Amino acid sequence: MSAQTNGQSTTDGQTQTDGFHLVLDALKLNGIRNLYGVAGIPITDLLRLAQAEGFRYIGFRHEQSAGNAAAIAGFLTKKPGVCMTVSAPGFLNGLVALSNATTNCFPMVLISGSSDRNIVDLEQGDYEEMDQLAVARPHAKAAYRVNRPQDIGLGVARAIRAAVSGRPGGVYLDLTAEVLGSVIDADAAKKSLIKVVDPDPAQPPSPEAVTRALDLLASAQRPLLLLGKGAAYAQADDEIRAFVESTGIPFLPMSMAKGLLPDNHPQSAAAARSFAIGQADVVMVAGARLNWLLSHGKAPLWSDDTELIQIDIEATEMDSNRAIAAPVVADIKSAFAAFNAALGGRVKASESWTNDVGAKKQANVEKMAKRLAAEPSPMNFSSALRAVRDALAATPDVYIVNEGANTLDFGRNIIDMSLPRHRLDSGTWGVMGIGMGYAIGAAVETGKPVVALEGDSAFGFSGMEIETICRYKLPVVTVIFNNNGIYRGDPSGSDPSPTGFFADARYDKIIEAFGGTGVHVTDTKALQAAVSDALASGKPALINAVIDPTAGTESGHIQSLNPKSALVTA
Ligand code: ADP
Ligand code: TZD
Ligand code: MG
Repeated sequence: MSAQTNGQSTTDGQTQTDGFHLVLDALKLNGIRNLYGVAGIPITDLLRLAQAEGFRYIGFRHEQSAGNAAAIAGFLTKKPGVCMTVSAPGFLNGLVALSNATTNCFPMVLISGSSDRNIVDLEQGDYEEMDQLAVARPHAKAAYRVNRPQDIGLGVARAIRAAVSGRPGGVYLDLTAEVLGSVIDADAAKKSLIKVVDPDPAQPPSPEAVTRALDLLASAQRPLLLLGKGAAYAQADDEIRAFVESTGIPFLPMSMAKGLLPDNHPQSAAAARSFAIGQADVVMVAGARLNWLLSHGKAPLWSDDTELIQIDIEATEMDSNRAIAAPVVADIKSAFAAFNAALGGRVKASESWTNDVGAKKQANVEKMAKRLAAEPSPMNFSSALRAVRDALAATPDVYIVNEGANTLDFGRNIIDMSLPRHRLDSGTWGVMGIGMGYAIGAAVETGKPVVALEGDSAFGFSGMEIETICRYKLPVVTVIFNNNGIYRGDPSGSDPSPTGFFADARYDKIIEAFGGTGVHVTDTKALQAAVSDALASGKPALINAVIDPTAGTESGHIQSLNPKSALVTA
C-alpha cells in the first residue's frame, strides 16, 4: 500500500521520494528560483512539479533561447541560470547557448534528460539517443552525469560551484530518465542534498602583484583603464569608480561594460578609443581578454611599446596575446579594493594626457553629432538610433539587448548607458540569436523593461520567442532595424543574393498574432514616439523600423575579417 503526501509517498511505513523531487529540492536549497526550458520526454513532469513547488518556469519555443535566457540570468545575478531540455536534439539546441555562455564567461547550468545508459552505450537505438555527456564536454566548463538518485544533490552542488567559481562558465548536468523516476528513502535523500558553501570565493591578489601593478601605473605618462564584461560581472562598481575617480585615469568600456561607469562620465575615453589605446603607455586591462575585439593587443591599434597590467581571475589569460608586465590574478572586486587601499595618492593621470584625450573626444563627438542630426529618408542607422536614444533618455534603467551587424555597431556607439550590466549583446563570438532569449531572461530576472535593438536578420534567429514574451506578458519592446537583409538589402531577382531578405517585410504583424502591439514606422518622429509609448504601456511591443536597404556596410565594423579570394581582381 502506498499513499501520496506532499510529493512523498509512504510505502510500508517508509517515506520515499524520487529523482524529480530531489532535483528540485537541490536547486531550491541552492537559491535557484527561475528555470528556463522546453518541455518533453523525460522532463515534462519535472517542469510541472517545479511550478507546483514554487519555481518560476519560463517555457520557450526553442532551447537555444531558453539557454540564452539562463546565460544572461547568470551574467546579471552572479548565480548560475538554469536551463532544462529534453534529450538529444533538445540538448543540442541548448548546447549552443551553453557553449556561448562558456565563451562569454557567464555561469549557467544546462540540465538535460537523457536516455538510459544501457541502451545508449550499446547503441541500441533509444528514443532521442545520444551520448550527451561526451558531446557536452568540449563545450562546457565542466560536465557531469548523475546515474543514481542518491547522487543528485552532489551533482547539482558540483554543477553550481563549477559554474560560478573562478572564471565562470557553462556546466552540463546529465540526468538519465531512470534517475528521475527512481525512488529513494526520503530521509537518506534529504541527507544527500548539499547547500554549496561560498560557491564563488573571493580571490584576493598577492601583495606583490598589487605593488608591481601600482608601481607600473605610477610610472606611466599616459595611463588607460580598459574595462571588460568580466569587470561588469564582478559587481565591483563602487571599488572601480573609487579607483577611477581618485586616479583621474581615462577609462574605456568594452561593449558590455558600458554603464559600469556612466558613458557621460568625464573620464570616459569611449569617443576617443583608437587614440587612447594607441597613445597610452600603460594600459590596465580589467576583466577583458585581448582577443579579436581588442585586435589581440597588436598593431596597428596598439603600440608595441605599451606596457600592460592585466587583472583577471584566470591565470592562463596572462600573456595569451602579448606580454603582460604586471599580471594580477584575482577577482576584480578584491583587486580594486586592494588597489584602493594601497594607492595613497601616488597614481594621478597628468593634465596634459587627460586634455589630449578630452580634445580628441570632443572632435569625435562633434563629427558624430553631425551624422546624428541628419534626417535622411528612408532612415539610416544613425538617425533611427538617435530616435531610439531620445526615447530612452527618460528611462535610464531600461535593459538594452543588441544584436546584428550595423545595428550592433551603430547601437553600441549611439546608445549611451548609465547603469552597470544594462547592455547585453552579441558578446565574444559576435553571435546572432541571443536577442529574445537575453531579453526574456533580463525581464524575468530584473522585473525591469527591456528594449531589444535587433537587425532584421538577427531577430530571425529567435523571433518565435515573441510568442513567449506575449504569453508571459513581459515588458519587452523589440525594435527591428529592417534594411531587408544581412548587412543591407538587395534588390532581388528571382533568387535573392545570399544576404538579401524578403523586401519590406512587416515584422510588426508577427506580434499581433499573440495580442501584442505591432507598429510600422518609416521616420524618426514616429519611431521615437513608438518606443516611448511602448515603454509607457509596459506591454510587449514590436516596432518595425524601415531602414534604407543601402545604408549598411558588409559585416558592419569588422569587414577586414572577411576572407577575400586572391583571384578576384576587380
Ligand atoms: P570583453 O568581451 O568585455 O572584453 P571578455 O569576456 O573578453 O570581456 O573578458 C572577461 C574576462 O573577465 C575573462 O577573462 C574572465 O576570466 C574575467 N573575469 C570574469 N569574472 C571575473 C571576476 N569576478 N574577477 C576577475 N576576472 C573575471
Ligand atoms: N550565424 C550566427 C549564429 N552568428 C553570426 N554572427 C552569423 C551567422 C553571421 N552574421 C553576422 O556576423 S551579422 C549577421 C549574420 C547573419 C546579421 C546581420 O544582419 P542584421 O544587421 O540584419 O542582423 P544589419 O543591421 O543589417 O547589419
Ligand atoms: Mg539587416
